[in-house]
Amino acid sequence: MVKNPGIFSRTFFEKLNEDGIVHMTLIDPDPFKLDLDRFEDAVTELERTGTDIYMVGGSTASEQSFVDEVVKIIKKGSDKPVILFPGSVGGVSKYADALFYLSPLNSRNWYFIIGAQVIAAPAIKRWNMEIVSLAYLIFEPGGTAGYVSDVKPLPRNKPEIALAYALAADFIGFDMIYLEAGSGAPDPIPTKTVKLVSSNIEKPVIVGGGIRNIEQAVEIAKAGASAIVQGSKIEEYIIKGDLKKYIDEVREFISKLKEAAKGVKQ
Ligand code: 1GP
Repeated sequence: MVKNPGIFSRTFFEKLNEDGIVHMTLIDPDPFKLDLDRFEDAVTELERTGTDIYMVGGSTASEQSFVDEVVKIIKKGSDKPVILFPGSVGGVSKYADALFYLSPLNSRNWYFIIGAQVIAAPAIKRWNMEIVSLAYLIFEPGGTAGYVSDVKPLPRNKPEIALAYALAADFIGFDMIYLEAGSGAPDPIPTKTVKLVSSNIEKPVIVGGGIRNIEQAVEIAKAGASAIVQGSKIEEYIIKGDLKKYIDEVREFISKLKEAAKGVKQ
């Protein structure tokens, strides 16, 4: 059960019920990639895409003061929930609405599975924020998240192994399951895997990594995902793209996705 349910859970389940799918935009608070002045302008524009929730996090983002700045900029330009998606203890910020209290369950390293979470717990308790426990399952080839958190990536062609992990996470009591193909992955999580996991788990299944086009997103929604996450595509536009052109493109993407998901889940 989500601890201190708040704006994140309300929005997530409201959008899931209304639209059949939640769209989340991931912002990587990496000072070497993200220019804060440019980002400040971008947030106002991003609002027009119709994304539901902002996630802030990344495997190499460890500078807490920078994470604070990124969260504050989003909060200033948007009423939408901001949930942290930390790759390390430096990835948390008291200015966010909520925190994915995540554990990469297929890591080989105790520190990433529970060590960092223990170190961060007292501060998080003091902040009294909304906590959503997240079983974070990383697939081949693993990407930066897999490399940094010392993961043995789940095989892409063995959905039954992913299901076993997801069931274990469900039995332990995680609030949500995240199927991660890795940021910028050549291909998203196979729909067969999304379908097998979603049909056996009642909790929300979030899918991210390598989702670039509407066909992929619709297939993932049809396979039963509760939410999809897009990061790189959005980042690319914030950093160097033509934001105006991009906003129209993403708005169309999200509205097509929601239309397709509504059709399936009604
Ligand atoms: C990464 O799943 C997210 O954690 C988003 O992936 O950057 O490929 O959209 P992309």
